[in-house]
Amino acid sequence: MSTLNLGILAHVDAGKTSLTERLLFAHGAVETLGSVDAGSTTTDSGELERARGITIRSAVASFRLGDLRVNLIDTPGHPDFIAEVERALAVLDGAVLVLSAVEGVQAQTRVLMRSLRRLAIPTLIFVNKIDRMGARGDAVLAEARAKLGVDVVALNAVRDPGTPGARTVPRDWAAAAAETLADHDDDLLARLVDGAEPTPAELHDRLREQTAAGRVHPAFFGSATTGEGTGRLADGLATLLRPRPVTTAGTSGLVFAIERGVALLRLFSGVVRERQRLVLHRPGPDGRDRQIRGRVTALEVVGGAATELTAGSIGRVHGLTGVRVGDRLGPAGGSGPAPQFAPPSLESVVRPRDPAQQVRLHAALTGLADEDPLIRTRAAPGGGTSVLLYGAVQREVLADRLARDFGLAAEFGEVRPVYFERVTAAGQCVIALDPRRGNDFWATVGLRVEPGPPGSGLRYRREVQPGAVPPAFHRATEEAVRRTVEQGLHGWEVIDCTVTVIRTGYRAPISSAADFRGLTPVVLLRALRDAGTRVCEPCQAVELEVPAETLSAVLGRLAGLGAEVTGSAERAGSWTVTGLLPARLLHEFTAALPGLTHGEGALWSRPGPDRPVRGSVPDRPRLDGNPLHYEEYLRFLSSRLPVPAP
Ligand SMILES: Nc1nc2c(ncn2[C@@H]2O[C@H](COP(=O)(O)OP(=O)(O)OP(=O)(O)O)[C@@H](O)[C@H]2O)c(=O)[nH]1
Ligand SMILES: [Mg+2]
Repeated sequence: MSTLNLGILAHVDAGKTSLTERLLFAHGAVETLGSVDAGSTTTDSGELERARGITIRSAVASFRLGDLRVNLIDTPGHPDFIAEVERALAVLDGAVLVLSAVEGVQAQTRVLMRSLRRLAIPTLIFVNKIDRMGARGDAVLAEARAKLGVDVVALNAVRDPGTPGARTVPRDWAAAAAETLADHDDDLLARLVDGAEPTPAELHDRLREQTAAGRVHPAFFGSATTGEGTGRLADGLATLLRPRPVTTAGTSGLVFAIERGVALLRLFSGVVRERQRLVLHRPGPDGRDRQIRGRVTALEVVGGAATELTAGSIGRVHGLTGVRVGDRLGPAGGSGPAPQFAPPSLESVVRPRDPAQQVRLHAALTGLADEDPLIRTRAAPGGGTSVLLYGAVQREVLADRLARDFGLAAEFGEVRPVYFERVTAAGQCVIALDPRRGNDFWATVGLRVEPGPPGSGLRYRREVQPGAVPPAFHRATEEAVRRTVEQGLHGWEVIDCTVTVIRTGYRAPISSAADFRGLTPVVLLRALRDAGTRVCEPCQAVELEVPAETLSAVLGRLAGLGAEVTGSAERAGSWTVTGLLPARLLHEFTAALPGLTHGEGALWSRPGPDRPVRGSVPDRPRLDGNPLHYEEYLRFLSSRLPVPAP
């Protein structure tokens, strides 16, 4: 049996979860039809999702369509959770983009269609909610053609839209489809010109080919609530979409979600079995490949009873300790489009309401961060835990998760932007062991720091003889370097630099690894002071499409937020604007855009180049006892001696 992994995507509230539930019910995968409003759907299984009636995490459910297994991936529509959609995109064979017959094409619809086309994912369109007051018929498809800039072939039609009795009826689609398809097919065009009409079966084949190539989008009207049109959609899934061909030899796959510690793995090629040992790959912070090894203790194939996961399927893989979303199976840099996670640009300090829960709260947050590369934590001054975030809704969701899953009442502090530091020039420092009385540390450490190109991470080198000091002292030095760069001269992480050990020494038998761990931060921060660092902030490269009459209001707001506009061009009554916006302001701007553009503006963003902070430079409180103030640092160390290994 072959498997089709199908994403259901749309703007918030379009009816993705309702449609998913309807398909599951119609094809016997669930016995009773769940409803979003009653909090009883299969895919909105989280308590918070059920309580709020919104989807927060992507979820997979499966049904049989003849000899095809369809894995539906229901995704969230709220822009705060776009990262969940992005993860799902990487594993799809095809997609259904849901429009609401009432609201039509929304800004988020455009963002999604654009991603689907960029990734060449064959996509059907489902125009939902035909039974709702205000629903339109073919006008919605005309809007889709105009606003999404795509070719659409309608395969059914709607009677009495906007009434509870709205029905879908067959449509003589062949004539209209022939014309649309001929736009992309010279052979077909020639036949039409010659009057040699192709048969409906032939046209259907062409439609399938062009759908697979992403050139046209078959569209269906319907209602997830009444079930109208969903049968025709299911036929479309079976006849117009195909599983992705297996292209690579060997075993390759991608972990695209973690559910309570269990990895959801989409296998692109090969086979995975129970008890098998797996090696997963993940790029480390230094860009080097990191391997995560584990043994499959249990395996559930989504939608199947087999205990063997074959190419094309999705499985719940148990036993992979430390696995994270985005981890790849198979050769490093293996198949499948690499997810483009924008780093979170906001930070909030979390504290337990009951101070006695501090350790538990930190452990809970660290556990969540271990599963999810989008959650990052560190200890904060005064016993809190600082969490990196995307936006305010994500913060609420996290607070709720802590309460529900861990029984922890947590308070989130103000949401603040995250900055980092870049080294501006080369600098160095050597602190040598005084052979007669020692310094405060029985160690000699000399370090040079140099700026590296953007994206190069931390590079650590040694320009000393390998045997100059025992390996344990080398390791202690390297570990201390990696820890020290987390707090630069202004307390922010220092990124993209090379640290070279230029001197090292010890005195036997007095010196210990703790001496190297203690001294290295002092030397490195002094070298950084010698070099100089600049506090920078992450930016998003944004692209906007706005109606011409709203352009000046949009540009005015961008200027007010300190964005740099890098280009603008007019096309068919709307303007495309590109620019660079500090990431901390993206949320504010995204929220303002509908008001500025009467709901017509669309925005795409991706991580862009960072830029130095303008105006006063923010400092972040230090947690390392401040090695830049030697006496203070010594007091800090003696208060917590011996210096613990990280
Ligand atoms: N009348 C009508 N209401 C619908 C239809 N489909 C969904 N709804 C309602 O629309 C609301 C949103 O439905 P959901 O299925 O949660 O939408 P969603 O796209 O999954 O929402 P998010 O996951 O939060 O983005 C619910 O109140 C549904 O009952 C439909 O075909 N007709
Ligand atoms: Mg939903």
